[in-house]
Amino acid sequence: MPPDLSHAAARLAQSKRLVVLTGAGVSAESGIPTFRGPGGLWRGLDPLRLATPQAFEANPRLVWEFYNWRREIVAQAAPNPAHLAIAALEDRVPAFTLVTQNVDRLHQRAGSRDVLELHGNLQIVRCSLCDRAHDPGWTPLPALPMCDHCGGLLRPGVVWFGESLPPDILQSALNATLEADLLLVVGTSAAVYPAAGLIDVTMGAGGTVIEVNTAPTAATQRISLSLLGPAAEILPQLLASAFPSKT
Ligand code: BV8
Ligand code: ZN
Repeated sequence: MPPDLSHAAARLAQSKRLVVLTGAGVSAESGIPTFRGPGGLWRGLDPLRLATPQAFEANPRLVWEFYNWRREIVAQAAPNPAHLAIAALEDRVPAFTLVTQNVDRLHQRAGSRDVLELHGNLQIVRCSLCDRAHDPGWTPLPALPMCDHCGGLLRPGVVWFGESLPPDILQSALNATLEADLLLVVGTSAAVYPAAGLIDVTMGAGGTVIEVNTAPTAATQRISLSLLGPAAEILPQLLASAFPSKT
């Protein structure tokens, strides 16, 4: 096993308070496109420009087409070995917190129980008028879905750029990363805040940060160790090496 991987596994085996922070890269091997990766555009449009209240205001039909397309991909996707390894970690360390930027709920489908969804999720939709939440599961929605309570236009239940994260969820993530002796950062470009700032919270409190990514990220320079490779390969190796008896 490469020295970096065995060093990371040794750190993982000793961890008493582990936080895992994931981004779109952990779902890449489930066939879900990342935001900034190759082919990251959707019909030539930049997803980052579609994931805003302004885009929804200007062209709700286009934004719903984008989100319905993503809901359809997620509905057909399955958790990959990275999601499964992360779910297994939950029962191997005394204190475990999973914080995700992802909106596909694949962590939950992989068996992760306590997931802090910083940016909401694609399953739940909310009324832009009365704010009522609706859970249509993963069924395709009409081009412009309406609230059956007040007739208002529904919006995806995600946090758009320029919108605040759910304060209670962000606070829980901040508390967990402050206490963590190890933060495992998996499949994120570490470009979006305040999520990426969680890395500095653990660093600032003296914790160790290890990232797993197929490429260097905005955080690589400032963290303890970077493991280059696909999450669906590296995470199961880390789990097996750190907890051989229980795997
Ligand atoms: C906010 C939901 C307060 C929608 C998303 C400083 C402080 C506060 C705010 C800001 C700040 N600086 C800038 C801001 C504004 C902004 C921001 O961060 N902009 C960035 C672009 C600079 N932040 C916000 O607006 C946030 N709100 O702060 O509120 C406020 C209020 C009013 C005014 C101002 C501020 C809200 C951010 C949430 C936005 N919503 N998602 C949707 O999904 O449609 S974020 C979106 O990007 C997704 O959630 C995604 O997860 C997230 C981050 O991207 P990544 O997950 O990292 O994915 P990415 O494609 O970038 O990278 C994939 C990585 O995987 C790559 O590194 C790749 O190498 C790797 N990879 C690929 N394959 C694999 C792999 N790794 C391992 N294995 C593989 N197989
Ligand atoms: Zn309503």
